[in-house]
Amino acid sequence: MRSALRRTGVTIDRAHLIRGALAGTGGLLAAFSSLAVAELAAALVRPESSPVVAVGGALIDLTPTPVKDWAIRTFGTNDKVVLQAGIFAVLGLLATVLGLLAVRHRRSGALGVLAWGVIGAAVALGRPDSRSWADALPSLAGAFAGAAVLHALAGRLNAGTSAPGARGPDDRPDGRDRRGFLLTASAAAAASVGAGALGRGLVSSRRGGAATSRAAVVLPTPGSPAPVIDARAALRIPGASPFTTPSEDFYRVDTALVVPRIDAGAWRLKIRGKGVTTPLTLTLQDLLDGDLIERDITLTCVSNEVGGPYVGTARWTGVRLSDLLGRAGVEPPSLGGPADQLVARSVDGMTFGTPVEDVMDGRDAMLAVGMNGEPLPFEHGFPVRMVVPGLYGYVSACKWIEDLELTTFDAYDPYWVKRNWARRAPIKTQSRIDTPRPFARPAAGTVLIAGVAWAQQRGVDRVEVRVDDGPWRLADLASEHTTDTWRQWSLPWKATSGTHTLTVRATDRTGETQTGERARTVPDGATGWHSVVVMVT
Ligand SMILES: Nc1nc2c(c(=O)[nH]1)N[C@H]1C(S)=C(S)[C@@H](COP(=O)(O)O)O[C@H]1N2
Ligand SMILES: [Mo]
Repeated sequence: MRSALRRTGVTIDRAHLIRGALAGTGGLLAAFSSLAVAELAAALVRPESSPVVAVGGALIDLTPTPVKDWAIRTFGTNDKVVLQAGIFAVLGLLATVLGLLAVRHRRSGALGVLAWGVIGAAVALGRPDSRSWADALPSLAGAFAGAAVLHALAGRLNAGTSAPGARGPDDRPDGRDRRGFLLTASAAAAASVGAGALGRGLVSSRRGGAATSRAAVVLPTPGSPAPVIDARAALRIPGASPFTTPSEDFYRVDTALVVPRIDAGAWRLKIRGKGVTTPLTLTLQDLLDGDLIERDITLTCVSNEVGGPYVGTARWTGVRLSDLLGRAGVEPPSLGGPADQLVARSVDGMTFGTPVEDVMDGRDAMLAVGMNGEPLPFEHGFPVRMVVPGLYGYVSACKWIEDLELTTFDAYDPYWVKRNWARRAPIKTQSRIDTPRPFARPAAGTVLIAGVAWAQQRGVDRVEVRVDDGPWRLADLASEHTTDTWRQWSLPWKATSGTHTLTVRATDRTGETQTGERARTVPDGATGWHSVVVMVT
């Protein structure tokens, strides 16, 4: 008797476990179906309307600045992969819970899925790049599919228990219809994989269209080519940054979960707003047919920590912004123009505010169509982006640009300014030790310390290096290409064994030496001297 009881107990526990496991699996499968159908619908509507992309984008926007700063610092360009993994983990957990709920209250499980779909739809409609009600469809279609799958699967697990009076002698306590569950589950899984694959296929064929349009772009020889880079301005020092950063190695900082792939043929740029007498709508061909300039310019991100990687130099080809604004009838504020802020908008809804005075003061501010001799890579803004020497990227370097509006700083705050960053942000003078690396163990003897320093628009005049608390010593500077590019520097050091701290600082041509006072990146760029600790053996 006792053993029979125990056996019954064990059976029931096992049955509960199995049912629970199946219910959880059902929840996960419902979530998978819902995502797959949503992806297919998003492929038809607009890839960015996918709930994963919309929710991910919303989370990025909602993330407090310090956390965002930390994520960029910690995960770098992988920050988005980490975010997506997080979204899937939360979704998986939620789906499991809904699956378990569904076996008890069949309807609540399905309603739960629908509720999530409604939230997804609301988020998709609220995205800054959303332009149509259709953006709600992928989330809703996915939710219906997920709810249907969950409802059907829960039914298989409940058959009998949910039907009054159906409990008979061969009712199995471990969930009724395991065979039916497996059949339904397999069918749902197969259909979802099919829908997902179809969605992917559609998106990639669209992306293929954008890639074809990029491959067809021919960059004309610029009327105003970049000065030849003197060999003395582009040294090759092992372990130190090359003068020109290859596009593949160029840092990438943006909020785009999916890199926009714009079909160049369909791309248009509007120039409009305060003081514009002739509003313009430009095609890529209009830009390519214009007076092209080519310039080497060092780009810098305001989120770059002292010694950080978010800085690089590329050769940009484009049309002078002052030419285009002039054609539109814009006057800079110094000549009485009514607009002091140029607001750029990208296809992904990002906004930037640049001083009109800066882009019209004679510097090489441009709408770039080329990077290092090729059409812009998709990651770096194809087909057109803004580049303004001397200003941090978040106030100037709009990628995937589609709109330029002349307005005032009083009238409008762009994306990052709404998030505690400064309205105006010229790049601060900085220097970085590239080699030796932190905690390197070079052998005693001559060690070459080398790196880069930048002070766009002003130019780097001097770089000094200090070992421990010793005197500042002048480093050898590569020659200056232009004031808008960084300068490489190096200093041979007679390293003695032991632990040493190497510190660098630069002085720009205005005579100002970068401050050793440490400041965070928020609100307008980090300050402080870069130090590297090495163990000489
Ligand atoms: N559309 C869009 N453009 C953008 C951003 C963005 O988030 N979205 N980030 C800006 C920032 S903060 C910087 S520093 C530069 C970086 O350009 P890169 O990724 O080509 O190096 O792009 C700018 N352009
Ligand atoms: Mo940036």
